[in-house]
Amino acid sequence: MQFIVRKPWDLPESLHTGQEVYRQRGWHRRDFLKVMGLSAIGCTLSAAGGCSKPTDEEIEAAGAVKAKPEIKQLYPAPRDDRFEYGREETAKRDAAEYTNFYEFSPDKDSWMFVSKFQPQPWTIEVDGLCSRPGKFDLDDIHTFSLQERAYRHRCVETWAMCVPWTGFPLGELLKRVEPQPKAKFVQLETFNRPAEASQIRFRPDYPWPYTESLSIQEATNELTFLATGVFGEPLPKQHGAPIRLVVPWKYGFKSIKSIARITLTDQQPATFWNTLVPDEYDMVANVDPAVSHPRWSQKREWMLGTYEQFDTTVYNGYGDFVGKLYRS
Ligand SMILES: Nc1nc2c(c(=O)[nH]1)N[C@H]1C(S)=C(S)[C@@H](COP(=O)(O)O)O[C@H]1N2
Ligand SMILES: [Mo]
Repeated sequence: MQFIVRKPWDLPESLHTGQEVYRQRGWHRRDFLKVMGLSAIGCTLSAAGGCSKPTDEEIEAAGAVKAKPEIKQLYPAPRDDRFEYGREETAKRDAAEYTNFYEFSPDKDSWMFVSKFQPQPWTIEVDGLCSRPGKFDLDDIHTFSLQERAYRHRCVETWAMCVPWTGFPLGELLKRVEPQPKAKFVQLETFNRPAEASQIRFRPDYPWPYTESLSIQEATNELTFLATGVFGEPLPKQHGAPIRLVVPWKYGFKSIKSIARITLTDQQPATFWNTLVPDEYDMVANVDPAVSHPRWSQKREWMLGTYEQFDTTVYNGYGDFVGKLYRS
C-alpha cells in the first residue's frame, strides 16, 4: 500500500524509493488515517503554493544554523587535495533538497521539517572502553584542524552525490580519549529528542535513537571523517548539523547524522537499520556492485540533480584506502 503525494519536482516513479518498506512494520489504521490526513493537507498546500519548485533561498533558510563568529571564521577550510570526485560536483541545493533523515521525514524532504531542531549548543559524550572518556563541546572544534574533502556519497537506494565536506578524521577524536586495547567496535548514536523531531513521536515502533557502528579499524581509517560543514559552510540541519559521520566507501546509512554519543565497546553493537530490516541493511555495508540489495540492483547509480548514471565501483572507488581492511 502506498500513498505518495507527487510533487511536480518529484523523481519519476522508477527512481523513487518505495516507502512501503519503511511503513510495513507496525502499519495499522492509525497510520492509514494519518497518511490520508497528511496527503489532504499536502494537496491543499501545494495547490495554494501553485506547485512551484522551492527556491534555493527557501531551502537554505530552512536548514540554516546561525554560527558564532569564532566558528564561522574556520570556513572554508583548506582542501585535502588527495581527494577528487572524478565526476561533476553536485549542486549545493540539489544535495540540500534531497536528504535522508528519518527523524524528520521518511520522504527525502527533511529540510521542510527541521525548524524545531536545535543543534546549538551541542556536546558529544565519548565513553566506554577508553582511558579518558569525556564530553566534547562543539564550540571547541577549533582545537581540531579542519580540512575540506571532496568525497563521493552513495546511498543504497542507488542515488549518489559528490560534495565537499569540512571536518576532521574520527581517528583524531578517538586518539584524545585513548581507546583501550580491548575496544573492538565504535558505536555512534544520534540525539533522541521527540519534541524537536516529529518522526521520533510518530514512529514509536522504530528503534530510536538512530545508531550505527564501525569496527575500530574502520573507525580509525584515514577516510573516516567527522563533518561539521559542507560546501564551505557549517552543516545545515538536514545534512546532520552540527556534526555527522562520513564513511564514503560504505552505503550512506552508515554515515550517521547529528551525533550525540560515541561509545567504544568489545561487542558488535546493534544498529538502527540492521535492527529494523536486517535482511536489507547489513553491518558492513561496503559499496559493492556485485551484491544486490533485495530491492535495488547495485550495478548502477544516478546523481542527484543531473540524474547522470554511472557504473557503481567497488568500495565506491576508495579501494586503495580501505581494500586492505577486508583482505583476510
Ligand atoms: N541520524 C540519521 N543519520 C542518517 C540518516 C538518518 O535517517 N538519520 N540517514 C542515512 C542515510 S540512509 C543516508 S543516504 C545519509 C544521507 O546523507 P545526506 O542526507 O546528508 O545526503 O545519511 C545517513 N545518516
Ligand atoms: Mo541512504
